[in-house]
Amino acid sequence: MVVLSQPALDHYTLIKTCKPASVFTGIPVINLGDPEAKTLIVKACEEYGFFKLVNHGVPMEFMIRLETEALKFFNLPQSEKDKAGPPDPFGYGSKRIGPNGDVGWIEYLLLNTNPQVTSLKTLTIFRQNPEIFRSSAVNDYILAVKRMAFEVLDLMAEGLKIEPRNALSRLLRDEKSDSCFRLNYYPPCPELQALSGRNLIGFGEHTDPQIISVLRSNNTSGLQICLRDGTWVSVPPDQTSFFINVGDALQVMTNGRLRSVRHRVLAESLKSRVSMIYFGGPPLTEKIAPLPSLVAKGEESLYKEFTWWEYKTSAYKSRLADYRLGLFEKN
Ligand code: GA4
Repeated sequence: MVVLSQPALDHYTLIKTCKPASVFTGIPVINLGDPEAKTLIVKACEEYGFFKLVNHGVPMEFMIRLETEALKFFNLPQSEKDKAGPPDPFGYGSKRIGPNGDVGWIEYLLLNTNPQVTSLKTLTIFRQNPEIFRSSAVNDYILAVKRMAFEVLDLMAEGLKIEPRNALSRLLRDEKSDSCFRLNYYPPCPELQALSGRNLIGFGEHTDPQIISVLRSNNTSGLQICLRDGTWVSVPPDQTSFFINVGDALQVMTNGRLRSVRHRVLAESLKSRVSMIYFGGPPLTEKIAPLPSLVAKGEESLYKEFTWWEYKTSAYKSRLADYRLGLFEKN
């Protein structure tokens, strides 16, 4: 990985670049209607912490409508978009990710999905950008994706033989669930590609802190995941499907049986990438600890006890690429 310094690429400096990785064709594909789905979901999450979901029941129309509205927003003049920022952490952001100096070739809108804790910032964004939010595009999409995420977690619980079946999904169904939603826009970077043959990092490597994340993107590539042996591979885009990531909290709740996936996004040279991600998290006061049925006899929890609030607070003190669970491991 190098940091560019050529004068011709001034507006790219400080944002890291990366050589493209090989395209991975082995991503597990789960059909939500498959009677074997519960077993296959667990297998995929043990091996990759990641899978592609098809036959998911979310209408394509919802995805296209939100993508169109998102593009309308990101194509507004900079001064208009800035009215919805800076992110605190909610709101519009450009290039800066999080509060600790991480940067990427990206613009985004980060929103809270829980009406109970909707921040003043989110309300202001809703008021100032009526087009995208007055339309039901965001709400319809989030509602449908949440429903699907609950079903995925119920199947996962069944596959892991956790009882009751809603032991995982109840945390996201809870009205105090601390979940959020992100619209990402990765502008193209043509000069850079031409000059260096490399791509800019849009969103640097990290794991998601929550339970699960549900991602949908347009047909532009860029997403990469890190396999267990440390190899980075490109995920072929599929605008009709969802990609599900295991988050750190789920890794803890399964005592490390399911692993949160390290991933990153590279900007493309000619096409913009638009992604929409629902991050399903528990209520702030929830204790995050391995579920007793997943700690085998004679085994111990690998993690110290903590609440989601403690984990989140610690995450916001970290840099994007940090191994955040390290502080909570027993040694
Ligand atoms: C990564 C997953 C989600 O996008 C996010 C990110 C959050 C942010 O952009 O505000 C964080 C990042 C994410 C993890 C570490 C901290 C917090 C930026 C950052 C450096 C919204 C989240 O929940 O954690």
